[in-house]
Amino acid sequence: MAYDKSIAAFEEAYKVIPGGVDSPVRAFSGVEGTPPFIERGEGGYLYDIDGNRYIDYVQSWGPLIFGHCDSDIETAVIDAVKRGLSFGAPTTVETELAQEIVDLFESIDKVRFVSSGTEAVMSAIRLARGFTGRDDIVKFTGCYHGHSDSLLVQAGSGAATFGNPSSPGVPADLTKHTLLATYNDIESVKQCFADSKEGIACVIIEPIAGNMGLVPAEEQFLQELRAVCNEHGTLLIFDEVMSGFRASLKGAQGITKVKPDMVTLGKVIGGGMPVGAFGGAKEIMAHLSPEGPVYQAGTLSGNPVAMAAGLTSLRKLKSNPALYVELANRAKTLMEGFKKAAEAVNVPMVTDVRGSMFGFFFSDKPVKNFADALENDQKLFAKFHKGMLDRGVYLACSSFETGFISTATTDAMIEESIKAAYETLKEITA
Ligand code: HOZ
Repeated sequence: MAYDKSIAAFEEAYKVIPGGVDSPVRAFSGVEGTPPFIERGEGGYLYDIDGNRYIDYVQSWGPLIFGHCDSDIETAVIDAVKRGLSFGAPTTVETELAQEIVDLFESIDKVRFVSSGTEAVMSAIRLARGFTGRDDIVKFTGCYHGHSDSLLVQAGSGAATFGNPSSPGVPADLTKHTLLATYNDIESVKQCFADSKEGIACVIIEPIAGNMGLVPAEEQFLQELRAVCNEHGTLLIFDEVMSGFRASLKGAQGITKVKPDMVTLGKVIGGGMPVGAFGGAKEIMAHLSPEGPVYQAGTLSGNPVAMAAGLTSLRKLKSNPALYVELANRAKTLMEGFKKAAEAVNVPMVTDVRGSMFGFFFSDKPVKNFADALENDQKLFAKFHKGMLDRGVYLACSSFETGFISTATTDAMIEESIKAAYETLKEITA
Protein backbone atom coordinates (compact mmCIF):
# COMPACT_ATOMS: atom_id res chain seq x y z
CA MET A 1 0.00 0.00 0.00
CA ALA A 2 1.19 3.51 -0.76
CA TYR A 3 0.92 6.14 1.94
CA ASP A 4 2.71 9.01 0.13
CA LYS A 5 -0.07 11.58 0.47
CA SER A 6 -0.63 10.75 4.13
CA ILE A 7 3.10 11.02 4.85
CA ALA A 8 3.16 14.46 3.19
CA ALA A 9 -0.01 15.53 5.01
CA PHE A 10 1.48 14.43 8.34
CA GLU A 11 4.62 16.50 7.68
CA GLU A 12 2.46 19.55 6.93
CA ALA A 13 0.29 18.98 9.99
CA TYR A 14 3.41 18.62 12.14
CA LYS A 15 4.43 22.19 11.29
CA VAL A 16 1.28 23.72 12.75
CA ILE A 17 -0.22 21.15 15.13
CA PRO A 18 1.79 19.62 18.02
CA GLY A 19 2.75 16.12 16.95
CA GLY A 20 0.62 16.65 13.85
CA VAL A 21 -2.53 15.48 15.64
CA ASP A 22 -5.31 16.85 17.81
CA SER A 23 -5.28 13.87 20.16
CA PRO A 24 -2.03 12.02 20.90
CA VAL A 25 -3.24 8.46 20.31
CA ARG A 26 -3.77 9.26 16.64
CA ALA A 27 -0.08 9.86 15.96
CA PHE A 28 0.89 6.18 15.57
CA SER A 29 3.79 6.76 17.99
CA GLY A 30 3.39 3.32 19.57
CA VAL A 31 3.36 1.49 16.24
CA GLU A 32 5.21 1.58 12.93
CA GLY A 33 4.58 4.02 10.09
CA THR A 34 2.62 7.26 9.93
CA PRO A 35 -1.12 7.64 10.39
CA PRO A 36 -3.25 7.46 7.26
CA PHE A 37 -5.10 10.76 6.79
CA ILE A 38 -8.74 9.92 6.36
CA GLU A 39 -10.81 11.24 3.50
CA ARG A 40 -14.12 9.55 4.25
CA GLY A 41 -15.87 6.61 5.83
CA GLU A 42 -18.57 4.38 4.45
CA GLY A 43 -20.29 1.64 6.47
CA GLY A 44 -17.55 -0.56 7.91
CA TYR A 45 -14.80 0.99 5.81
CA LEU A 46 -12.43 3.96 6.03
CA TYR A 47 -10.77 5.51 2.96
CA ASP A 48 -7.56 7.51 3.21
CA ILE A 49 -6.29 10.33 0.99
CA ASP A 50 -4.05 7.88 -0.92
CA GLY A 51 -7.15 5.94 -1.92
CA ASN A 52 -6.48 2.99 0.43
CA ARG A 53 -9.49 1.22 1.90
CA TYR A 54 -9.49 -0.22 5.44
CA ILE A 55 -11.86 -2.36 7.47
CA ASP A 56 -12.40 -0.04 10.42
CA TYR A 57 -12.20 -1.54 13.91
CA VAL A 58 -11.57 1.83 15.61
CA GLN A 59 -14.84 3.49 14.65
CA SER A 60 -13.77 6.88 15.91
CA TRP A 61 -12.68 5.17 19.18
CA GLY A 62 -16.14 3.77 19.85
CA PRO A 63 -19.00 6.08 18.92
CA LEU A 64 -19.88 4.65 15.50
CA ILE A 65 -21.81 1.52 16.46
CA PHE A 66 -23.75 1.82 13.19
CA GLY A 67 -20.61 2.41 11.14
CA HIS A 68 -19.90 5.43 8.97
CA CYS A 69 -22.61 7.50 7.33
CA ASP A 70 -25.57 5.61 8.76
CA SER A 71 -28.50 7.01 6.78
CA ASP A 72 -30.85 7.47 9.78
CA ILE A 73 -28.25 9.37 11.80
CA GLU A 74 -27.23 11.35 8.75
CA THR A 75 -30.85 12.40 8.08
CA ALA A 76 -31.43 13.36 11.71
CA VAL A 77 -28.26 15.45 11.72
CA ILE A 78 -29.06 17.20 8.44
CA ASP A 79 -32.60 17.99 9.62
CA ALA A 80 -31.22 19.39 12.87
CA VAL A 81 -28.59 21.44 11.04
CA LYS A 82 -31.32 23.05 8.94
CA ARG A 83 -33.07 24.18 12.11
CA GLY A 84 -29.91 25.82 13.47
CA LEU A 85 -26.52 24.72 14.73
CA SER A 86 -26.70 25.93 18.31
CA PHE A 87 -28.99 28.03 20.46
CA GLY A 88 -27.46 28.04 23.93
CA ALA A 89 -31.03 27.58 25.14
CA PRO A 90 -33.10 24.53 26.13
CA THR A 91 -34.48 22.27 23.39
CA THR A 92 -36.92 19.37 23.68
CA VAL A 93 -34.49 16.96 22.06
CA GLU A 94 -32.28 17.18 25.18
CA THR A 95 -35.20 15.99 27.32
CA GLU A 96 -35.97 13.21 24.85
CA LEU A 97 -32.40 11.92 24.93
CA ALA A 98 -32.27 12.27 28.73
CA GLN A 99 -35.53 10.29 28.99
CA GLU A 100 -34.13 7.45 26.87
CA ILE A 101 -31.10 7.22 29.15
CA VAL A 102 -33.12 7.44 32.36
CA ASP A 103 -35.49 4.71 31.10
CA LEU A 104 -32.60 2.38 30.37
CA PHE A 105 -30.33 2.92 33.37
CA GLU A 106 -31.74 2.00 36.75
CA SER A 107 -28.88 3.95 38.34
CA ILE A 108 -29.78 7.23 36.59
CA ASP A 109 -32.72 9.41 37.66
CA LYS A 110 -31.34 12.55 36.08
CA VAL A 111 -28.63 13.20 33.55
CA ARG A 112 -26.75 16.27 32.34
CA PHE A 113 -25.20 16.55 28.89
CA VAL A 114 -21.75 17.97 28.17
CA SER A 115 -19.53 17.86 25.08
CA SER A 116 -16.98 15.14 25.86
CA GLY A 117 -16.24 12.18 28.09
CA THR A 118 -13.49 14.15 29.81
CA GLU A 119 -15.97 16.86 30.75
CA ALA A 120 -18.50 14.29 31.93
CA VAL A 121 -16.07 12.62 34.31
CA MET A 122 -14.53 15.88 35.53
CA SER A 123 -18.00 17.17 36.38
CA ALA A 124 -19.08 13.91 38.01
CA ILE A 125 -16.04 14.00 40.28
CA ARG A 126 -16.76 17.60 41.30
CA LEU A 127 -20.36 16.66 42.05
CA ALA A 128 -19.26 13.66 44.10
CA ARG A 129 -16.92 15.90 46.08
CA GLY A 130 -19.60 18.56 46.52
CA PHE A 131 -22.18 15.98 47.56
CA THR A 132 -20.00 14.20 50.12
CA GLY A 133 -17.95 17.19 51.29
CA ARG A 134 -14.80 15.09 50.89
CA ASP A 135 -11.75 15.69 48.69
CA ASP A 136 -10.07 12.33 48.12
CA ILE A 137 -11.00 10.06 45.26
CA VAL A 138 -9.90 6.55 44.28
CA LYS A 139 -9.08 5.56 40.73
CA PHE A 140 -7.52 2.40 39.32
CA THR A 141 -4.15 2.28 37.59
CA GLY A 142 -4.63 1.77 33.86
CA CYS A 143 -8.16 3.16 33.83
CA TYR A 144 -8.51 6.28 31.74
CA HIS A 145 -11.17 8.83 32.55
CA GLY A 146 -10.20 11.65 30.20
CA HIS A 147 -7.49 14.22 30.65
CA SER A 148 -8.68 16.37 33.56
CA ASP A 149 -6.07 17.04 36.26
CA SER A 150 -7.32 14.83 39.08
CA LEU A 151 -7.66 11.82 36.79
CA LEU A 152 -4.49 11.96 34.75
CA VAL A 153 -2.66 9.81 37.26
CA GLN A 154 -1.41 6.35 36.23
CA ALA A 155 -3.89 6.58 33.37
CA GLY A 156 -4.33 4.20 30.46
CA SER A 157 -5.08 4.96 26.79
CA GLY A 158 -2.70 7.48 25.17
CA ALA A 159 -1.07 8.25 28.53
CA ALA A 160 0.03 4.62 28.82
CA THR A 161 0.95 4.38 25.13
CA PHE A 162 3.35 7.30 25.49
CA GLY A 163 4.80 6.00 28.74
CA ASN A 164 3.60 9.06 30.69
CA PRO A 165 0.70 7.66 32.67
CA SER A 166 1.00 10.66 35.01
CA SER A 167 1.36 13.95 33.14
CA PRO A 168 3.66 16.86 33.93
CA GLY A 169 1.60 20.02 34.37
CA VAL A 170 -0.75 18.44 36.87
CA PRO A 171 -0.11 20.03 40.30
CA ALA A 172 0.97 17.57 42.99
CA ASP A 173 -1.34 19.45 45.34
CA LEU A 174 -4.21 18.18 43.25
CA THR A 175 -3.11 14.61 42.62
CA LYS A 176 -2.44 14.05 46.32
CA HIS A 177 -6.21 13.66 46.51
CA THR A 178 -6.20 10.89 43.90
CA LEU A 179 -5.50 7.55 45.55
CA LEU A 180 -4.55 4.64 43.34
CA ALA A 181 -5.85 1.11 43.56
CA THR A 182 -5.19 -2.00 41.50
CA TYR A 183 -7.90 -3.19 39.14
CA ASN A 184 -9.62 -6.39 40.28
CA ASP A 185 -7.87 -6.21 43.69
CA ILE A 186 -10.20 -5.31 46.54
CA GLU A 187 -7.43 -5.30 49.16
CA SER A 188 -5.78 -2.40 47.32
CA VAL A 189 -9.06 -0.48 47.54
CA LYS A 190 -9.35 -1.15 51.25
CA GLN A 191 -5.78 0.13 51.64
CA CYS A 192 -6.80 3.42 49.98
CA PHE A 193 -9.61 3.82 52.50
CA ALA A 194 -7.18 3.09 55.32
CA ASP A 195 -4.69 5.64 53.92
CA SER A 196 -7.15 8.48 53.32
CA LYS A 197 -7.00 11.14 56.00
CA GLU A 198 -9.72 13.33 54.54
CA GLY A 199 -12.31 10.74 53.57
CA ILE A 200 -13.07 9.42 50.11
CA ALA A 201 -15.72 11.13 48.02
CA CYS A 202 -15.90 8.55 45.28
CA VAL A 203 -14.36 5.53 43.68
CA ILE A 204 -14.35 5.78 39.91
CA ILE A 205 -13.90 2.73 37.74
CA GLU A 206 -14.34 1.60 34.16
CA PRO A 207 -16.41 -1.52 35.00
CA ILE A 208 -15.17 -2.85 31.69
CA ALA A 209 -11.78 -1.25 31.28
CA GLY A 210 -11.14 -0.35 27.67
CA ASN A 211 -8.12 1.88 28.03
CA MET A 212 -5.45 -0.64 29.10
CA GLY A 213 -6.66 -2.90 26.36
CA LEU A 214 -9.93 -4.65 27.13
CA VAL A 215 -9.85 -5.79 30.76
CA PRO A 216 -13.23 -6.49 32.36
CA ALA A 217 -13.72 -6.22 36.12
CA GLU A 218 -14.66 -9.47 37.82
CA GLU A 219 -18.21 -9.66 39.21
CA GLN A 220 -17.07 -10.53 42.73
CA PHE A 221 -14.64 -7.62 42.72
CA LEU A 222 -17.39 -5.18 41.69
CA GLN A 223 -19.67 -6.53 44.41
CA GLU A 224 -16.95 -6.11 47.03
CA LEU A 225 -16.25 -2.63 45.71
CA ARG A 226 -19.92 -1.73 46.12
CA ALA A 227 -19.85 -3.07 49.68
CA VAL A 228 -16.73 -1.08 50.60
CA CYS A 229 -18.24 2.12 49.18
CA ASN A 230 -21.47 1.52 51.10
CA GLU A 231 -19.55 0.95 54.31
CA HIS A 232 -17.79 4.32 53.96
CA GLY A 233 -20.62 6.42 52.49
CA THR A 234 -18.50 6.81 49.34
CA LEU A 235 -20.06 7.21 45.91
CA LEU A 236 -19.32 4.56 43.30
CA ILE A 237 -18.99 5.99 39.80
CA PHE A 238 -19.07 3.74 36.75
CA ASP A 239 -17.26 5.38 33.86
CA GLU A 240 -19.14 3.92 30.92
CA VAL A 241 -18.00 6.45 28.35
CA MET A 242 -16.62 3.55 26.34
CA SER A 243 -18.69 0.56 27.51
CA GLY A 244 -22.05 2.37 27.55
CA PHE A 245 -24.23 1.07 24.70
CA ARG A 246 -21.21 -0.95 23.53
CA ALA A 247 -20.90 -3.86 25.96
CA SER A 248 -24.70 -4.18 25.94
CA LEU A 249 -27.63 -1.82 25.58
CA LYS A 250 -27.06 -0.90 29.25
CA GLY A 251 -23.30 -1.06 28.98
CA ALA A 252 -21.58 -2.91 31.81
CA GLN A 253 -24.75 -2.46 33.83
CA GLY A 254 -26.48 -4.91 31.52
CA ILE A 255 -23.90 -7.50 32.59
CA THR A 256 -23.10 -6.89 36.27
CA LYS A 257 -25.63 -6.88 39.10
CA VAL A 258 -23.79 -4.03 40.79
CA LYS A 259 -25.50 -0.65 40.73
CA PRO A 260 -23.33 2.49 40.85
CA ASP A 261 -24.36 5.83 42.37
CA MET A 262 -23.30 7.79 39.31
CA VAL A 263 -22.55 6.99 35.69
CA THR A 264 -20.58 8.80 33.02
CA LEU A 265 -21.38 8.29 29.35
CA GLY A 266 -20.09 9.51 25.98
CA LYS A 267 -19.13 8.16 22.56
CA VAL A 268 -22.23 6.18 21.36
CA ILE A 269 -24.68 8.64 22.97
CA GLY A 270 -23.44 11.24 20.47
CA GLY A 271 -23.68 8.96 17.44
CA GLY A 272 -20.36 10.41 16.22
CA MET A 273 -20.96 13.99 17.40
CA PRO A 274 -19.23 15.39 20.52
CA VAL A 275 -21.41 14.43 23.50
CA GLY A 276 -20.75 13.33 27.05
CA ALA A 277 -23.14 12.91 29.96
CA PHE A 278 -23.15 12.23 33.66
CA GLY A 279 -26.09 11.09 35.72
CA GLY A 280 -27.15 9.40 38.90
CA ALA A 281 -29.62 9.27 41.74
CA LYS A 282 -31.79 12.38 42.01
CA GLU A 283 -30.56 13.19 45.54
CA ILE A 284 -27.03 13.47 44.14
CA MET A 285 -27.95 15.28 40.94
CA ALA A 286 -29.95 17.80 42.99
CA HIS A 287 -26.62 19.21 44.20
CA LEU A 288 -25.83 20.37 40.67
CA SER A 289 -26.31 24.00 39.68
CA PRO A 290 -28.91 25.52 39.27
CA GLU A 291 -30.77 23.07 41.57
CA GLY A 292 -27.82 22.99 43.95
CA PRO A 293 -24.47 24.70 44.60
CA VAL A 294 -22.04 22.55 42.58
CA TYR A 295 -21.22 24.56 39.47
CA GLN A 296 -20.92 23.09 36.00
CA ALA A 297 -21.76 24.66 32.63
CA GLY A 298 -21.09 24.62 28.87
CA THR A 299 -22.00 26.88 25.93
CA LEU A 300 -22.43 23.94 23.55
CA SER A 301 -23.75 21.43 26.12
CA GLY A 302 -26.84 19.65 24.81
CA ASN A 303 -26.08 20.95 21.32
CA PRO A 304 -29.17 20.22 19.19
CA VAL A 305 -27.29 18.62 16.29
CA ALA A 306 -25.34 16.32 18.61
CA MET A 307 -28.50 15.48 20.56
CA ALA A 308 -30.31 14.55 17.34
CA ALA A 309 -27.47 12.20 16.36
CA GLY A 310 -27.42 10.61 19.81
CA LEU A 311 -31.17 10.25 20.07
CA THR A 312 -31.38 8.53 16.68
CA SER A 313 -28.54 6.18 17.63
CA LEU A 314 -30.07 5.21 20.95
CA ARG A 315 -33.55 4.68 19.50
CA LYS A 316 -32.11 2.47 16.79
CA LEU A 317 -30.27 0.43 19.42
CA LYS A 318 -33.33 0.17 21.65
CA SER A 319 -35.53 -0.98 18.81
CA ASN A 320 -33.19 -3.88 18.07
CA PRO A 321 -31.46 -5.07 21.26
CA ALA A 322 -30.74 -8.45 19.59
CA LEU A 323 -28.05 -6.77 17.55
CA TYR A 324 -25.70 -6.96 20.55
CA VAL A 325 -25.74 -10.74 20.20
CA GLU A 326 -24.84 -10.42 16.51
CA LEU A 327 -22.07 -7.92 17.27
CA ALA A 328 -20.69 -10.12 20.05
CA ASN A 329 -20.74 -13.18 17.79
CA ARG A 330 -18.74 -11.33 15.16
CA ALA A 331 -16.31 -10.07 17.79
CA LYS A 332 -15.88 -13.64 19.11
CA THR A 333 -15.26 -14.99 15.61
CA LEU A 334 -12.65 -12.31 15.02
CA MET A 335 -10.88 -12.99 18.31
CA GLU A 336 -10.97 -16.77 17.85
CA GLY A 337 -9.50 -16.23 14.38
CA PHE A 338 -6.70 -14.00 15.69
CA LYS A 339 -5.92 -16.50 18.44
CA LYS A 340 -5.71 -19.41 16.01
CA ALA A 341 -3.51 -17.34 13.70
CA ALA A 342 -1.20 -16.66 16.67
CA GLU A 343 -1.21 -20.32 17.72
CA ALA A 344 -0.23 -21.29 14.17
CA VAL A 345 3.08 -19.44 14.63
CA ASN A 346 3.47 -20.33 18.34
CA VAL A 347 2.83 -16.81 19.58
CA PRO A 348 0.88 -16.57 22.84
CA MET A 349 -2.22 -14.40 22.70
CA VAL A 350 -5.07 -13.75 25.15
CA THR A 351 -8.36 -12.32 23.93
CA ASP A 352 -11.60 -11.02 25.38
CA VAL A 353 -14.98 -9.84 24.11
CA ARG A 354 -17.76 -7.81 25.76
CA GLY A 355 -20.62 -7.16 23.36
CA SER A 356 -19.26 -5.15 20.45
CA MET A 357 -15.91 -4.57 22.22
CA PHE A 358 -12.93 -6.83 21.65
CA GLY A 359 -9.34 -6.93 22.86
CA PHE A 360 -6.23 -9.02 22.43
CA PHE A 361 -2.79 -9.04 24.04
CA PHE A 362 0.38 -10.72 22.90
CA SER A 363 0.79 -12.28 26.31
CA ASP A 364 0.94 -15.77 27.77
CA LYS A 365 -1.12 -15.07 30.90
CA PRO A 366 -4.54 -13.63 31.66
CA VAL A 367 -4.58 -9.83 31.90
CA LYS A 368 -6.43 -8.71 35.01
CA ASN A 369 -4.87 -5.33 35.72
CA PHE A 370 -2.54 -2.63 34.38
CA ALA A 371 0.65 -4.39 35.49
CA ASP A 372 -0.42 -7.47 33.52
CA ALA A 373 -1.31 -5.31 30.51
CA LEU A 374 2.10 -3.63 30.57
CA GLU A 375 3.71 -7.04 30.16
CA ASN A 376 2.20 -7.56 26.70
CA ASP A 377 4.68 -7.74 23.83
CA GLN A 378 4.33 -4.19 22.50
CA LYS A 379 7.06 -4.61 19.88
CA LEU A 380 5.22 -7.54 18.37
CA PHE A 381 1.98 -5.59 18.53
CA ALA A 382 3.60 -2.72 16.61
CA LYS A 383 4.66 -5.08 13.84
CA PHE A 384 1.26 -6.78 13.80
CA HIS A 385 -0.48 -3.42 13.55
CA LYS A 386 1.62 -2.39 10.56
CA GLY A 387 1.13 -5.72 8.78
CA MET A 388 -2.62 -5.52 9.28
CA LEU A 389 -2.76 -1.91 8.09
CA ASP A 390 -0.84 -2.85 4.96
CA ARG A 391 -3.47 -5.52 4.35
CA GLY A 392 -6.35 -3.06 4.75
CA VAL A 393 -7.26 -3.69 8.39
CA TYR A 394 -7.39 -0.59 10.60
CA LEU A 395 -6.83 -1.54 14.25
CA ALA A 396 -6.32 0.85 17.18
CA CYS A 397 -2.70 1.99 17.07
CA SER A 398 -1.88 0.92 20.63
CA SER A 399 -2.12 -2.29 22.63
CA PHE A 400 -3.76 -0.19 25.38
CA GLU A 401 -6.96 0.38 23.44
CA THR A 402 -10.07 -1.62 22.56
CA GLY A 403 -11.43 -2.69 19.18
CA PHE A 404 -15.03 -2.26 18.07
CA ILE A 405 -17.46 -4.08 15.81
CA SER A 406 -20.25 -2.07 14.18
CA THR A 407 -23.47 -3.20 12.54
CA ALA A 408 -21.72 -2.42 9.25
CA THR A 409 -18.91 -4.92 10.01
CA THR A 410 -19.85 -7.90 7.85
CA ASP A 411 -18.92 -11.57 8.15
CA ALA A 412 -16.84 -11.15 4.99
CA MET A 413 -14.86 -8.33 6.65
CA ILE A 414 -14.21 -10.54 9.68
CA GLU A 415 -13.03 -13.36 7.42
CA GLU A 416 -10.75 -11.01 5.48
CA SER A 417 -9.29 -9.67 8.75
CA ILE A 418 -8.55 -13.17 10.05
CA LYS A 419 -6.83 -14.03 6.78
CA ALA A 420 -4.77 -10.85 7.15
CA ALA A 421 -3.86 -11.89 10.72
CA TYR A 422 -2.56 -15.27 9.52
CA GLU A 423 -0.47 -13.61 6.79
CA THR A 424 0.84 -10.88 9.06
CA LEU A 425 1.81 -13.17 11.91
CA LYS A 426 3.54 -15.55 9.54
CA GLU A 427 5.48 -12.64 8.04
CA ILE A 428 6.54 -10.98 11.28
CA THR A 429 7.60 -14.18 13.05
CA ALA A 430 9.48 -15.70 10.08
N1 HOZ B 1 -10.43 8.12 24.70
C1 HOZ B 1 -10.23 7.25 23.59
C2 HOZ B 1 -10.20 5.85 24.00
N2 HOZ B 1 -9.08 5.45 24.65
C3 HOZ B 1 -9.07 7.60 22.78
C4 HOZ B 1 -9.33 8.75 21.95
C5 HOZ B 1 -8.32 9.80 22.17
O1 HOZ B 1 -7.73 9.89 23.25
O2 HOZ B 1 -8.16 10.55 21.23
